[in-house]
Amino acid sequence: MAKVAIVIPTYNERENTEKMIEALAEELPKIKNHEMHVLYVDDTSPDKTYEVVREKGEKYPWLHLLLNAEKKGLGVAYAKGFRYAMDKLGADYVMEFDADFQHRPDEIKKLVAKIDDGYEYIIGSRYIPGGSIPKEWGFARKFLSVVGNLIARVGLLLPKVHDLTTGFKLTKSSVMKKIDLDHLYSNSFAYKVQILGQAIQGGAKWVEVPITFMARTKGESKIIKNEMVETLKVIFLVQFHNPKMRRFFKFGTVGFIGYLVNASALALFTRLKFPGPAAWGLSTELAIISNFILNNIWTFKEQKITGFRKIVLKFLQFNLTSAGALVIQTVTGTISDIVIGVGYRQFVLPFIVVFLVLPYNYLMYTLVIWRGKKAPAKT
Ligand SMILES: Nc1nc2c(ncn2[C@@H]2O[C@H](COP(=O)(O)OP(=O)(O)O)[C@@H](O)[C@H]2O)c(=O)[nH]1
Ligand SMILES: [Mg+2]
Repeated sequence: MAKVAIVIPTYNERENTEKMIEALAEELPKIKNHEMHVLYVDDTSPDKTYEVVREKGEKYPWLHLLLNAEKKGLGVAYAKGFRYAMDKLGADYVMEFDADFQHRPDEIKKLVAKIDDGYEYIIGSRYIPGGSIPKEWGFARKFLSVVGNLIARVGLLLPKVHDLTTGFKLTKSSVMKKIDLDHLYSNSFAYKVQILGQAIQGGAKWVEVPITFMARTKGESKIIKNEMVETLKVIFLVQFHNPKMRRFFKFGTVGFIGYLVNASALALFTRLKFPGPAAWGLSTELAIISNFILNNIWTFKEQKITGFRKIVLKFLQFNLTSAGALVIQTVTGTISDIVIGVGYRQFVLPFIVVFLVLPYNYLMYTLVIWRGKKAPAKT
């Protein structure tokens, strides 16, 4: 039996709130195997939505109110609500849910049921079979939602998730606690993309459940400005702080420095009138040395190779894998010469580097050279 807190942020939702609390009073008792609570987070709405919650709270012991003095945006309201639900109410799971009946109270139980299957991040999805967006939505509204979703899906490298901007979700508290709620990248709607990205990157067991997203009938939408730019900023920041992306970025930077070392050494040896093979061979080896050192102390510093013997051995291995890249480039380059012609060499080279040499090197570095500590052998 888990304690689930449904967190509902409100700003001027008086009419909806009166109806919603009664609808929840109907729905929640149908969920028998979990303890359900509802937390309204109101930013002192001018229409006094909080008064409705306070009054009905006397009748319903599962109903709670968190009243903020100031309106600081949806992300801030949710962050405060999650914190309160987890710390003060002792919730094991927190749900994101809108006050305006766009999320259906009778679909709450569908998400809650997934707790029993061990899921930690349960996404109410409009874009999987069985899910839907309002028929009333015009082309522009649909287009914005679909494109926004697509951008988030590509930017966060999460092709398997279909709805990344939905506002109907259920999250295990242990997953939510790993996210820095006090410093969300966005104070407004785009916070959703951050929580989704970081929950899944953090390894939460997730699932999508189809939901019917309704049209708003009462009150007004609070989306004021274009959230697209804000969402792009959040996607960038999530990936900027993503350990895997950071490592790949460092790997790329080291590779570029290696290229600069190679090019400048080649220029120097040319001026010094070194014989051809010596100039090429030495400058390439200097780039390999630079790559090895910088990757060891920076890109893969968590797996840093230390000790003279180990360094020598790994460095020899590194030279071997670098030779592998040479073979790949020579073979595919020659094939391309034959198939599409020598005239296209400058056009083909970037493709070989990006699609073959870089992935090959990255794989060799992570799987062979800087392979993480081995898991203890199973007995
Ligand atoms: N506390 C609080 N609630 C907000 C704020 N902005 C939006 N909401 C609530 O968040 C939910 C979703 O907002 P809504 O305007 O319906 O967004 P839309 O469905 O995308 O148009 C509603 O319950 C709003 O009342 C805010 O700044 N503070
Ligand atoms: Mg709404």
